[in-house]
Amino acid sequence: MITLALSKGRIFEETLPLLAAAGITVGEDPEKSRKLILPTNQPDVRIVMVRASDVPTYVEHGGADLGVAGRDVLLEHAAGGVGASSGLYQPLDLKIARCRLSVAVREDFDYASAVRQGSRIRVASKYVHLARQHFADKGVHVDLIKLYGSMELAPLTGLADAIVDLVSTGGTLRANHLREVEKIMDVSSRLVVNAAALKLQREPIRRLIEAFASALPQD
Ligand code: PRT
Ligand code: MG
Repeated sequence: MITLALSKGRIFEETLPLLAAAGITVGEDPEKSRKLILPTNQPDVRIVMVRASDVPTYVEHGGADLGVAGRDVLLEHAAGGVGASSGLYQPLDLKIARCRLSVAVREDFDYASAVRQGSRIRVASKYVHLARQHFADKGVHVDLIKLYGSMELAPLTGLADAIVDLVSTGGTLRANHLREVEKIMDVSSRLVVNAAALKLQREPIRRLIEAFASALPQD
């Protein structure tokens, strides 16, 4: 049995065509079903539905053999460092769920002068480790505030001066009168594989990786 960890929403939806290329179809829609384990048309392949940020943990500890997770989630998980992803093999950039990790502030906040003057900036984020690294590299002093969602609200309520969050179309920032001031990194989702599973089930896992690779757009 091969177990693949996915999260609901864009990662599940954008992984479906790659699974189809490997001859795998999923019988149920996780948005409609309450099931956490979804069977596939292949009796030896199943999908487990987990939180996006839990995918690396499941794969690292063998709760799943493979998974699909954003670069944001993988780097934050590694930087958080319980075991630091030693058992996680990342054979493929799937180039799905693309976005960027950026710094954003209120439209009326003068970020450039705050940085120039060496002021302490209050930064709210779900990605506190990546945010800390980014500002340390720039030599900017920050107070970090950990949030689990709706980062956009933090500058609007005075909780923070800036946020570090994912941006795709920029529509959410615009709708909340926020402005993107720095891109930290480009983000896409990767296939992650449990290193021990790769040794024990080498052939079926290799076939899956190859089918995924051949289904990726060439560029
Ligand atoms: O909800 P939960 O905490 O379980 O997980 P999650 O919200 O992180 O899951 P999900 O499915 O939203 O995101 C999974 C992965 O998709 C992320 O880890 C990213 O790698 C990737 N991804 C790609 C995105 C986006 N694009 C994206 N736009 N994840 C989130 N967003 C959010 C962003 O946080 C912001 O609130 O969408 C909003 C911005 O979008 P635009 O288009 O308005 O700019
Ligand atoms: Mg979400």
